[in-house]
Amino acid sequence: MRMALKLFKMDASPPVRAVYMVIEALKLPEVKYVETDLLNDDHLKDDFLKINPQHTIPHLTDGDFQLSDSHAIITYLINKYGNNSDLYPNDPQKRAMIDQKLHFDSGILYPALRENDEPIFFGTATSLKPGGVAKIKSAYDFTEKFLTGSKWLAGNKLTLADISCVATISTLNELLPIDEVTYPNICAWLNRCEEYEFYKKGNQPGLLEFRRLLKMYLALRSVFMAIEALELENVQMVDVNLFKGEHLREEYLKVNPQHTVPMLADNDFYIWDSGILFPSLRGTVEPVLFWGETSFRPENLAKIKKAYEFMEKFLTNSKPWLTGDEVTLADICCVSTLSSMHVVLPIDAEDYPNLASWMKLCALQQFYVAGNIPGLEQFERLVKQKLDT
Ligand SMILES: N[C@@H](CCC(=O)N[C@@H](CS)C(=O)NCC(=O)O)C(=O)O
Repeated sequence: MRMALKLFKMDASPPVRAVYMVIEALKLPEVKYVETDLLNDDHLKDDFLKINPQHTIPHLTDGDFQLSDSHAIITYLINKYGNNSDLYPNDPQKRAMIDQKLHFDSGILYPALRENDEPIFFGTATSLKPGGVAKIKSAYDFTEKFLTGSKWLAGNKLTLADISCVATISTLNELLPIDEVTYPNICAWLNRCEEYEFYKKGNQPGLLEFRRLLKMYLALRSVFMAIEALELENVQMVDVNLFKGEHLREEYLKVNPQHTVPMLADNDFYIWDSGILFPSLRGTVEPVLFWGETSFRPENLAKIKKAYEFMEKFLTNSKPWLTGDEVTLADICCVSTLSSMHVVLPIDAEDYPNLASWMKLCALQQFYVAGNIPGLEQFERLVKQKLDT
């Protein structure tokens, strides 16, 4: 069989990843990939519009045959190259159940994703709107029900239904994390899907790319808007390729040990901002305080350790306080979070000497004694009580 398959793609796109997974599952050789960067408007260029007036990716070319829409593409690939694959069996009822879930992806899951991520990538949104969140939750509710008493979305075998929906649901999970307690079936199903080689090769890399873009757009957009609002001219934009580890190079770490983007350099003055402390505390205690878990998850404790490491570096400046010789709002703000973190994961003075002595210094201040201790003690009691139950 001579193939001349060409796929117009961008790795972060969920429907593109559904096609990748099928290509992997069928082990189709020699597919040619054409990068189509939506963020660069590649899909609106004349050549692409000629073959796909709807300007969506994925788009497949098989010789002279042109086909868009991931659901149409994956069923076509199985029909033509699948050798009666179990992913899309010929039995009319089995096939109908799979088709139903493909339409569920097209009609419910994917629109919920698009409504939420488009305003971030192509508009100015920096958070999800309540209406958008409600659509995602409703999509999760349906999926949870479909998976009650069934390992897979269309019967007792993995099929195209799972491949198509997992590309979208794993991406929705980046926008609105799927809570294990409310959605145990979805979480177990996601874990099952993640075990497959086609998922690891076809979905995981693009999902990470989606996560990177999402974070970058959320963080960068506010800075871009401020630059516009202040009508600042001559701002030089420097691309920092996180995948190539450019943020981990020595010269970058020297000025920004937290190695984040965006970072502004104003001559010798470097400034960046990335919420680390409170999100890692909240992420760790929330499952225990509100979701009935009885121990802290190791992956969350690892985030707290990372936060301690950053603090240790910030305090390696032979100055007693976070921003110099004087106590400032920076110390007050950070110590309220760090003292709570210390309840969850005690700060070891051997590992973090600077951090431990800064904590001691803070604890001696009147503002700490009067303003922090009563609430901190209450927090400690609450955490202990939940861990004991
Ligand atoms: N139902 C389509 C959705 C395709 C789609 O909307 N893809 C997005 C990227 S994830 C796109 O191409 N957006 C650009 C546009 O619509 O102009 C499918 O499954 O392929």
